[in-house]
Amino acid sequence: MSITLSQYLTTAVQNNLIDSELSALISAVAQLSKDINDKVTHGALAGVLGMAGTDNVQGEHQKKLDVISNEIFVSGVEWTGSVAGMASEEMDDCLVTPSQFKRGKYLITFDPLDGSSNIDINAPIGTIFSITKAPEGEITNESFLIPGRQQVAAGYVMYSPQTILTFSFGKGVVMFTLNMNTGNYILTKENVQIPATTEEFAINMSNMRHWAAPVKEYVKDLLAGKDGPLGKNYNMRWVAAMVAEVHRVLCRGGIFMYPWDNRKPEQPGKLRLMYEANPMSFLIEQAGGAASTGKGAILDLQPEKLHQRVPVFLGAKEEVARVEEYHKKF
Ligand code: FBP
Ligand code: AFP
Repeated sequence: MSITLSQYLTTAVQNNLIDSELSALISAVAQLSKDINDKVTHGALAGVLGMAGTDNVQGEHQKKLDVISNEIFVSGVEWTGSVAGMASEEMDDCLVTPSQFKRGKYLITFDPLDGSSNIDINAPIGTIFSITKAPEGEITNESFLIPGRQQVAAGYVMYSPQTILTFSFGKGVVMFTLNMNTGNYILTKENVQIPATTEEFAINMSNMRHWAAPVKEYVKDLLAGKDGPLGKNYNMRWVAAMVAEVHRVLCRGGIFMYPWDNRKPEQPGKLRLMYEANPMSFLIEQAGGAASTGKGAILDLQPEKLHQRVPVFLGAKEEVARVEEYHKKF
């Protein structure tokens, strides 16, 4: 018998695994993802493709779907009574829950539409979210600077041939597939586990000349195949949407990397700690994998600012450990 998301969450509340506020919040994210999914699947028919004509706080040009998805996300969670505030990759500052709604006990951070460059080419994109407990008192940008280890839940929705909601509230990773006919998310995978070893990596190879020595050396050895120092023939994949890369790693293993590079030497990496690296690292660790900056666990970082970026190496435990070894050696 198929298990719907509502049944799954209600059972988790009954078993005291989560409280009803967290259940309501995850449920609201699932609900709003159906609205984003509707825009994504209609594309040009819904007039949502192309540029918005605005920039976000990081100076990146926003696509129409970035802006629309952000609005859908905010209005989809602010009323729930579960959140005290929210922060988004697409908003300069955090948003305190408006006074007409009940203040909840959680904070939510999100990337409403990840993989923006895939939007206009009908390739996989997603929504990523991270939930932490809200501190007492007034909510400001600083309230969100909580290490990833303290997340109470995190997940993503991937819009692709299938629309899949993946999340964890700290008791393993589960995946739900959206039945487009009934509008229900149905449990399709439980206890997701990443094999500790792998023969598949993902990195944007066009940046090789810009990487630091440890990453250059490591990827050189990956490419050397069976006759090289690692003694294995590695396959490569690059979808250009972190949601899709992490989904692949969760489904069939592998390592995904977005390292520092010298195109923007002042930035430690491309991916954002609060909206991308932390929630994905939480899922990866929950599935038995590892997530590192190359020098230590991402989840142990003390965030310094809302839109902070980090280098990311995540996936198969032994392969991530190997990356850390290269960082020590070179
Ligand atoms: P956006 O937030 O602009 O979508 O950037 C994040 C991202 O799309 C990741 O999802 C993905 O892993 C990476 O950038 C792709 O980068 P590149 O353009 O180097 O392929
Ligand atoms: P299939 O017919 O087995 O799907 O292979 C075709 C194809 O998937 C093609 O669509 C891709 O461009 C190419 O293979 C990918 O090849 P690699 O596995 O070498 O990346």
